[in-house]
Amino acid sequence: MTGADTIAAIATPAGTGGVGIIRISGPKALAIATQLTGINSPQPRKALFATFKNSQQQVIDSGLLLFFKGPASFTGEDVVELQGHGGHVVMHLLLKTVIAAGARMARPGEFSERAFLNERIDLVQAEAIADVISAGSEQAVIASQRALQGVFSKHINQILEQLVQTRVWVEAAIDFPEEEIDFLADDQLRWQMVELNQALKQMLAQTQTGVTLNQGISIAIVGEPNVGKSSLLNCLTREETAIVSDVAGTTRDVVKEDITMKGIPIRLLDTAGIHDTSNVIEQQGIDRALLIKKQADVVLHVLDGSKTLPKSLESTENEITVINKSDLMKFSPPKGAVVVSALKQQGIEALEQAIIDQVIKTELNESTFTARERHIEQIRLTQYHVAEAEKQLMNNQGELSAEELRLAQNALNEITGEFSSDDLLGRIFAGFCIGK
Ligand SMILES: Nc1nc2c(ncn2[C@@H]2O[C@H](COP(=O)(O)OP(=O)(O)OP(=O)(O)O)[C@@H](O)[C@H]2O)c(=O)[nH]1
Ligand SMILES: [Mg+2]
Repeated sequence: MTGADTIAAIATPAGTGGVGIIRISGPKALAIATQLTGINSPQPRKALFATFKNSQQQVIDSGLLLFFKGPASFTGEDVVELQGHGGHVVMHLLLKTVIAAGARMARPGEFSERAFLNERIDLVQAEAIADVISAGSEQAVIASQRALQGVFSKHINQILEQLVQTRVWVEAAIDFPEEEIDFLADDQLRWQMVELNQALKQMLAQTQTGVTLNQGISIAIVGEPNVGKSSLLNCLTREETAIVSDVAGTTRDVVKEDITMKGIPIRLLDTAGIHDTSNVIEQQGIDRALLIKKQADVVLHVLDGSKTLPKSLESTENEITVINKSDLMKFSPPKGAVVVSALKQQGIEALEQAIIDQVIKTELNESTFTARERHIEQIRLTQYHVAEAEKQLMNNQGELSAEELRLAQNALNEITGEFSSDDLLGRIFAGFCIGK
């Protein structure tokens, strides 16, 4: 990137810590470092002890100077890291000195944005950096590292390759109009389409898993009073978080607990028992419960096994019927229901598995990567254009089909940023932290 200015930011979190790091990137990075430390031509990638001085030549801190010569740096530009003491005031003083020496404050994510613009990383990898930082479970860290190392991008590029081949095939056919073309009779093309669809379908499932792992899911525990919702929450969190009592209407506020279940970050929400009540406060709790039920990714609908089964058991797609108090079971459970005893801690493993099966459609394995909603949208858009391309082939409309394949290619390219708008980049990098 030519003509770029030099940016700087405190890369370590706000607050106090043993070490604080200022990052500087851009054409003036080295000159600024020299001005502050008096070190003239630091050897790249070598930690040097330095004192940092302000313009009045007062020592404001001392620590390490690290120089990365562009393009072999994170951003692709000259990068300097000043590692000083991690105090709030001293870090800001150091940053102020760096700014006075010719840098400007970096926007959130601007270092990563420059790395992307200088083609050090693609967009998926840039997003993965933010995902590593915000990962909510150990598995999410590992999976986002895979995305950062390019596992997801490689996948996308393989499908792109298939798309391009198909497009070339169709375009070559329409370039010979004198030959009577029958696309339907073209076996090779038909196979290419089948394979393309399969690959996209598989990638969509893997991406959905990646999004779940990245963002985590919310689970609402709902049901009538006294069925054992709070007892179940305590079972799943393995802590005495919520108050349990035999008084119906114990829980009023929504009780939130964050846990990980088989590597998936999960927010559990225990709610007030839903029933008709004239108690104003309880009614407020019930209203909240109904709202939470609507918003949650998964709903555990808890029933009391010691009572009779309700006549109608309507459930939505994201709902799991849980029959509690199996130790006092009065009826044979309906098909698909998970039977547990929160009191005796029985059936909890099976319930966890049922939850995981509900949210994870693909196996968590060595090729699982983290992803975002944005990626899912682009894959769906790609699938749409491929389906349209297929339709046009059926009508023997080669040119229209080729155009749809071109649109499919653009849609897929937007994931890695090969084809992207400033608007999209702005939205992505604004979600980053400062100094990254
Ligand atoms: N026998 C038996 N009792 C249970 C079981 N689970 C919960 N209970 C009892 O059922 C009663 C109600 O439990 P809670 O967990 O408070 O029920 P809740 O659904 O949260 O109730 P509200 O907050 O009032 O809506 C308590 O006395 C629990 O000890 C179970 O598996 N077996
Ligand atoms: Mg309760």
